Amino acid sequence: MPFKNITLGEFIIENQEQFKFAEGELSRLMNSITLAAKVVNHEVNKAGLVDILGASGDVNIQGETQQKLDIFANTVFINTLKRRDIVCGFASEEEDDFVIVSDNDGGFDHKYVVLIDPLDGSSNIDVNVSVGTIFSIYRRVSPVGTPVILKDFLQKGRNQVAAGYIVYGTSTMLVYTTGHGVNGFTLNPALGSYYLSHPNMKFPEMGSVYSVNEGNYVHFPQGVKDYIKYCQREEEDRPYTLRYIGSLVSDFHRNMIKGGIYIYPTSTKAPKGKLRLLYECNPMAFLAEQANGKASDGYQAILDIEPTELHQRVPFFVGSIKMVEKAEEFMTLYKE
Ligand code: P6P
Repeated sequence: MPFKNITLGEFIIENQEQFKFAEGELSRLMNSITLAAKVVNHEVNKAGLVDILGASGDVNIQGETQQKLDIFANTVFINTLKRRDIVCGFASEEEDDFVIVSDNDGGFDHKYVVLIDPLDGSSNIDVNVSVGTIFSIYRRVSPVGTPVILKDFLQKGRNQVAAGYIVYGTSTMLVYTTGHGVNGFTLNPALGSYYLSHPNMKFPEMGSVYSVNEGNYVHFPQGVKDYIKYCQREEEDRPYTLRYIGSLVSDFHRNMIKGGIYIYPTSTKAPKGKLRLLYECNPMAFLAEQANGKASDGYQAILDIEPTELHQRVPFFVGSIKMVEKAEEFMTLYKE
């Protein structure tokens, strides 16, 4: 039965009652995110044509060279969201500290905080590989009428009210959840509208793709090494196929559609892992659980981790539930 080819706006209105804090707030939030995504998409798509390409030379708090498009995307999302009278603060991979929306901008009276990785996988820009924006939305826990504080951002992933990503790939797609399943919308660049193209997305319980940077194999924990060897053995439904794009959003998106697991573990080079809990792992974990998948740090659910720092890193295992559970079995064998 072909689904109605409805726009994102129509979809939000039809499902407004699902967003606990109605008053049209979800619509305004999602509309500003999708507007910012259209602007970023336009720049990403022409990155090879203007001198915006290439590193800005600046380095962010992660010690990573900031690509000019990173900074551009960060500015576009923060400025677009600020103007919608709904966000009181931001945290971003590209901002050393959280950003308070000032009282002049009405920020103290707004109820939502937004955490973003404005352009994940940006090192791929120069080689024309897909990149993405990841966002996570919470209601503030500090009193309305006051400036937002760190505690508003250090909430468990379970408290998210919405999360999603935009993947700037062969087509531009928005995939998001408000806790009632996961839906994917494809941008029609000619019309500038997003259309419901992937309703009710679900991770297959099992898959045959594993996504991990095997170049770091010798630095991995033994449990991850054993799981990789398990994936490569000629038995039952194996060996699996290795697919690793180097862009979390793209690997996650493919694995959600086809089935698979993505792993970024700790290593001797990255003792806490590489991915950030607040604006990469938590939003992707919310999506994964809403799509009948699973997301853990190898032992416990990502969404149950009590955050302690804005840019803290965690090991990340996410994807088809049976694959994540198998990887956790290997990790638990060696748990001190
Ligand atoms: P590595 C991009 O920088 C990112 O955060 C993810 O999108 C991606 O999966 C990972 O890091 C790639 O890291 O160390 O394998 O190059």
